[in-house]
Amino acid sequence: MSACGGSYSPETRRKYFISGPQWAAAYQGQALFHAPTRPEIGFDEIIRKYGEIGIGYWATHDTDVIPTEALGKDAQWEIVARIGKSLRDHGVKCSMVTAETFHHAVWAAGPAAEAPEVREYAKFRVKNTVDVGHELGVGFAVYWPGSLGYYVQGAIEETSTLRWYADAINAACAHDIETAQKKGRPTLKHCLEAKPFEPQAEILLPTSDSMLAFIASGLLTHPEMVGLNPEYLHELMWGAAPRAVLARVLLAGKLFHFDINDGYRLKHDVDIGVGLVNPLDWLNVLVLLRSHGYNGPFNLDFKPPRTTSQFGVFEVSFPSAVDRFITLWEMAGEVISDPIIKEATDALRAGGGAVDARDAEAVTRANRELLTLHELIAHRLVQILLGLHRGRTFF
Ligand code: 3MF
Ligand code: MG
Ligand code: MG
Repeated sequence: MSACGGSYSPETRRKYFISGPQWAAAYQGQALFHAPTRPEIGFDEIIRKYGEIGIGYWATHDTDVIPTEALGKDAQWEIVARIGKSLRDHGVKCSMVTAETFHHAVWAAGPAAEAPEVREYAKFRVKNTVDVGHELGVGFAVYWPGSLGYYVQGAIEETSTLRWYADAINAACAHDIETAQKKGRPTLKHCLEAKPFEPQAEILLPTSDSMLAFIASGLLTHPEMVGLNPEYLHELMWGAAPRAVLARVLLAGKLFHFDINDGYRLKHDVDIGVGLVNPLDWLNVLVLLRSHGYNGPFNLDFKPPRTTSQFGVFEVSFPSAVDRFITLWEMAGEVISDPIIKEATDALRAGGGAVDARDAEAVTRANRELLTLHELIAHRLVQILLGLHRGRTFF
């Protein structure tokens, strides 16, 4: 890593609103058909390592750190107090908490199952997560419904399931309002996260767009408190253009939180480190976000590969992911102020001159030469990405 160069200092890294999830560092490399390749590791070590690297924020699922049977009990608050101490000791803040509503057998039919007792339990889990979040000083709660889906057709009634799912989000928001008032804290930003497939066969809210429609459906009692946590790869998985998805979320005023990673279209959720597969697309994504004033949180929801050792997780995986992100973010700033891109964009927006607006041929002629600038801009973006705009050439 030191031979590679191009690293930022922990102080510089801390200036960005980048969070490291508990689950990403704790991931042992297991998968369907694949055994773990790394040992178990707890929150104290992860928070300490994040502090050393300069990852300023930590995020967690409730059950990443609290055993299911301890949730809501005294044992939970003892663990939360120990987490608070770790965070203080290592100079890291907790930015986000999320309720795990997918792993345990209780979620076999999802958090919005037909059985009322499952739905009551789901409400308990999201409300308890709000409590844990306020205790740890977070600003965000995320909900990836995981199994909000089904394997066979016709057995569940989709509209009822969606209503029941809204009931859980409503319970979280109502509880948040009450708790925030008691604690004299602002309410949390509640963020929905979509994923198109995996693990279920069909998913009720498979994309960020479907979640925007859900927020606007009238089912939520506090739609203003609810926004999105899009994940870059989750949108690529269904074949979308992540930047176009983010544009739609921005227009709706719902970009609250963003899971950053990389991977491939129409494949599984491989959660590769940001920028390792699609660096040009990532540059373009960050140009959009920077130019619309979105400054984070950027949540490193990736999985260090199974081939990376435990040592490598903290020496290579996390620092290199953070540094690629920072480089791409700074490059995005360069794109925004690049005089050539600006001149080309201004020319495109100015159009080809006043012609008769009813004359298709005249309008086409006025724009024909201008439209070459699209390709020129794309060339310039690649130049910036590869450093060619600074005079770098290959022979
Ligand atoms: C699954 C995910 C989840 C969510 C997490 C946050 C394990 O593909 O992306 O990470 O991000 O549950 O709510
Ligand atoms: Mg995610
Ligand atoms: Mg993912």
